[in-house]
This record gives sequence, structure tokens and C-alpha cells, in this order.
Amino acid sequence: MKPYKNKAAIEEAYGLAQEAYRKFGVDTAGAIRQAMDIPISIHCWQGDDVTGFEGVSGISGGGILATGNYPGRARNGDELRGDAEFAFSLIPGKKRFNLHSFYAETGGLEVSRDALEPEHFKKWLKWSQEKNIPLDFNPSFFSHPLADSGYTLASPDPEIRRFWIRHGMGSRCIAAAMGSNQNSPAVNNIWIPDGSKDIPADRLSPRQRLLEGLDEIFRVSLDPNTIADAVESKLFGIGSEAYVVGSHDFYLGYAATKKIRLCLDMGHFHPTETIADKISGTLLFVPGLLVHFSRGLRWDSDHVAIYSDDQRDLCREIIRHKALPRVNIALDFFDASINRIAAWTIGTRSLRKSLLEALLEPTVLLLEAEKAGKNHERLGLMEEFKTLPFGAVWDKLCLDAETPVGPDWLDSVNDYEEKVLLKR
Ligand code: RNT
Ligand code: ZN
Repeated sequence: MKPYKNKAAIEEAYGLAQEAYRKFGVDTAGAIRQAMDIPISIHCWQGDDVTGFEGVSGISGGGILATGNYPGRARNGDELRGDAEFAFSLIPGKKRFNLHSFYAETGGLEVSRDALEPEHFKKWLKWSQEKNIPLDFNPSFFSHPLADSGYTLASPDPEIRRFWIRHGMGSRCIAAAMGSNQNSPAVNNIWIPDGSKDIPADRLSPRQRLLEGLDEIFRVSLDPNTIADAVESKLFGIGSEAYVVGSHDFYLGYAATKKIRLCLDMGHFHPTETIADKISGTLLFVPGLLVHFSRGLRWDSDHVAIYSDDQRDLCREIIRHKALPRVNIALDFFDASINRIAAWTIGTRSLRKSLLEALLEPTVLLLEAEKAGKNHERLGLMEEFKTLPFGAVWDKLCLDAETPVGPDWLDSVNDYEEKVLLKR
């Protein structure tokens, strides 16, 4: 296909856009630079439908589920890294890569999750250095026989609990090793599926056990230059419709008292509840946030992230409050029914787009109107800003980053699908 737009046309449109934004006092070049500089942690698990390399395929067995069987999923570390690298070439801006513990490469050896060590991630560590892609990490409390009961850290069985506590502790060491291998701490995020399908009689004891389990996991203090601990809440999952032990209230309280990061996932709240408003509400009490950009759709929390009002609102909140130094930006979705590289590309490009748009907002004017009590002006300006020539600035960012402009990336994905994915 012919390129969507040629360079001259992109530059010309950008010149006009630059003028339009300048009238509102906005420096488009500065916004592009800042947007490019925000690291987005891309989740590895979209590449293989949250399967991992332990040899158990399909259903994740605990609160989450990837549906679909589009051909070409990555089956091992080399394929996953290859696919990710290809996706990176289509995505402008700084990137990180987010691993789960079951992406360990043990050379065919069966290593129990509670025995995993940095050593089992040496291929990832090497790749990370070579490609200059920092890593983030997650212990995996699902897709495992000891998660089959639906309870891990909150299990009434002390043996099961101990196993998962060991896994949680070991994972922090792996994350810290990743952090020492790069110039920034690796975020280590704990999410557990624990919950009940139907109405429990005792909502308290599992939470007490989770609290104690987490305390044990966090007992060892590690260098904050290498690891940033986070905990992720959820409202409900598959098989945990009536009750989730690690609810928002639970983790908000936990993160605030223990001074660790709170992870807010866009798909983990009531469908009419969005998380944009939670940024300022929670940052007053926790040291930092990890945001999982995702898209809840009816019962599913993990559809591919898009340039939606929810996403744009969320980015605006982060940018308006200059909260980036305390907010880790990550993606979390998995769709096995479409080309997985396209899923990564759509989700990550949409997020970078929303961040750029937020950086282009003439916020000062809104604040002035608000301060002057002119709320009609505030609303009027918000409406006017919506139709500023944002697309031309986004195209320019993609051009400068030497990534495809407009829908051109689709040609590359189709080509890669034919040459690589369909041969699997
Ligand atoms: C599950 C959580 C969690 C997972 C990943 C795989 O509901 O969102 O973040 O999606 O860890
Ligand atoms: Zn999540």
C-alpha cells in the first residue's frame, strides 16, 4: 500500500497545528518530547494469551481468562521476544517490558514457582540490556494446581499459603535483580485471584490471612532503587463474582499504611466507576501508583486499551497534577481472538496518543477560568480544545520517532503475520 501520508503533507499539517496550539500558549514540540519520554510498560502476556512457558496451556485457572484462538501466539521466549521487538518498531516512545514469573526460562527443567530465582530470567536480563528495554515483574498466583481452590495467599490451608508466600518473596528478589540490571527500579506487582463465586459467610478471615501473608512477603526490605512494590485490587473475576479478598478498600488501606504502590487497573471497578478521579484521591496517601491501562467491557476487564474518553480522562489527570514521577504507566489486556502484535500496537499507540493529548492541553487557561469563578468559560474552553488539530501533532510524533504514521503499521503487521506468525 502507498503510505498514508507523505512527509511533506505531515510537516505542513503539523505547521498549521503548531500555530493553532500556540494561540493557546501551548508548545507542541515540548509536548511531543515529553510524550516520547514517558516509559510505557508493555505486558508480555498479550503475546501468548497469558499462557507462560511452564507447559500448561489455555485457561489461566484463577479469575482471568483469555478467549479466542487466533493463529500465531508466541510459544517460547525467543518467539515472544521476537514478536515484542517487532511490535516495538511500530510503537513510538520509551518502552519497558513487563514479565510474569511463569515466563521463566529453565532450559526444560521443572522449577517450582517457589524456587524461581533471577538465574531463570538471565535470557530476559540479557535481552533487556541489549535492547535497552527495562523490565518489570509480577509473581503469578494463577495457572497452578495450588491455585485451583480459588485461594492462594488467603487460603485456609497453611501449606498452600506458605507456598505462595515463598513465591511472593522470591519474586521480589527477581524484580530487584532486574532493577539492578537497569537504570530504574523494576515494578513488582502482586495480584491474586482469591475470592468466592457465591456469597461467603466469612469475609474477614481471608482478608486477615492475606494481610499476614503480604506482611511476610514485604518483611525483607530491598533497595528502592531496584524494586518498587505494588499491590493490585479487583472488584470481581471469573469464579470470584461474589467476593474478592483483595478489594480496592483492602489494598488502598494496605498500600497507604505500608507505604507501597497501589495498582489501579481500569477494568477492576464497577462498570460505571472510572479511575481518573482516584489519581488525586489516592496519591495524597500512597507513595506512588501503578496504573494498568486496560478496557473493561461488561464482565471482562481486559479488552485491548483504546483512545477512549476513560483513557483520555485518566491521562489528563496524571498530567494535570504533574504526577508522572509517582505514577508507573503500564498496560494490561489480553485478546486471543485478534493478531496479538496488532493488539500490543493498538493499545500502546492509543495510550501514547492519550498522553500526548493530555500534554497538549492548555490547562492554565482552564485553571484561570476556574479561579475567576467563570465556569461557563472553563466548560466552553474544554469543548473548544476537543477539536484542536491534535491528529497532526500525533502524526508528527510518529514521524519523528521513525514509526509508521496513521494506519501504515497495519501493512507491516500483515506482512509479519504472513512471514512469521502463520508459519508457527
Ligand atoms: C488480573 C489483573 C492482573 C493480570 C496480570 C496477568 O485481573 O489485572 O494484572 O491481568 O497480572
Ligand atoms: Zn491488571
